[in-house]
Amino acid sequence: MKPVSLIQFLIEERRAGHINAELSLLIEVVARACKRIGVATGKGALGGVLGEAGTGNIQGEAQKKLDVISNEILLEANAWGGHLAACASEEMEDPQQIPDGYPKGKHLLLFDPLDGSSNIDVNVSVGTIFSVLRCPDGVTEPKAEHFLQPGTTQLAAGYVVYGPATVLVLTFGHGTHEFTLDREVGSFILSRRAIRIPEQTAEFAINMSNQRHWQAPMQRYIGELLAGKTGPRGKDFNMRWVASMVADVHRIVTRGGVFYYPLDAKILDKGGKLRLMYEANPMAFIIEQAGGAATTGRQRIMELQPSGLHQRVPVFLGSKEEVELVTHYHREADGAVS
Ligand code: FBP
Repeated sequence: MKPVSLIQFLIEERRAGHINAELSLLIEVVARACKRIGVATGKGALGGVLGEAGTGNIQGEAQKKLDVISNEILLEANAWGGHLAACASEEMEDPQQIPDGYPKGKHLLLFDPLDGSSNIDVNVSVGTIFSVLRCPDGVTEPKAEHFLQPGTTQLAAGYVVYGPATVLVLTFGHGTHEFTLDREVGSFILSRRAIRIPEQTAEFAINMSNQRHWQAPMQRYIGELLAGKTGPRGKDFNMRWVASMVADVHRIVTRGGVFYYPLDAKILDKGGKLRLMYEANPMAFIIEQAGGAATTGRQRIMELQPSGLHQRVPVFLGSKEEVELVTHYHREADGAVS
């Protein structure tokens, strides 16, 4: 089979009427920027890119040098691309306007420039996550409020994992597709088209060290998984936790499974750990388009009306049957269902 490059695939999507020229070119710019981020992360200690940047971000987190470098690479690439009205990043409090003198486009881009920051210095896979929205008509200087659109309005979502291989996973709402970077040629090549995630799974991902802080429905659900064959589920479950959402989600996109970051007593005041606009929404779109499910434990993530650019939410995503069951346990506990 002749290899299909990302560019060819984007032309196919345009011919199929799934995307327009501007969105296609925007994805090319983002993919190119991610190749540069991949080169930077690949240098490790030799590139002087490990360790703290000495600055903090809007999340109140200490920034890693690679958080700052990745953010700058994405901002610079998208400033002159001409396909954006503005962009928003996990690393910046407010949206970034397109500098005067550069053409503006009709799209809004949101991104987590380097997800899995706690793994950067220990050479474990990290990644970039992005989401594309339409800029409301007539808006020339988009503010945070113009980004607050439900996940169902996303035009595109994707992530790139910087691991042993550099892999891009992408959706425009017509299936989820995977591209692997051919490092010799420097092109992303289609490696899996129209991915389907198995509805059943025996593999779960959660940070077990938070167990004592979980709410009762989560204690019940995970308790049943750990009881395995001897418990009500009648089968054994295995656990994985990379602590890079992109890597944990990519495992699910590859072989199924579930990923949970529930609300717990430690993060109750924040509403969750992971960010709705540039972590939960894009991953939910990708997972749903591959036949999986994504909820907050109580409702579909993509139907949430965002209240803030850096809003955090609980995340339950992956193989449909497990996500539906753990969501049912939460809604049952709330008395929303019997
Ligand atoms: P950032 O690295 O972008 O802040 O993302 C948060 C994150 O690192 C996720 O990638 C990961 O799933 C989670 O936090 C790990 O949380 P914990 O440190 O509790 O295991």
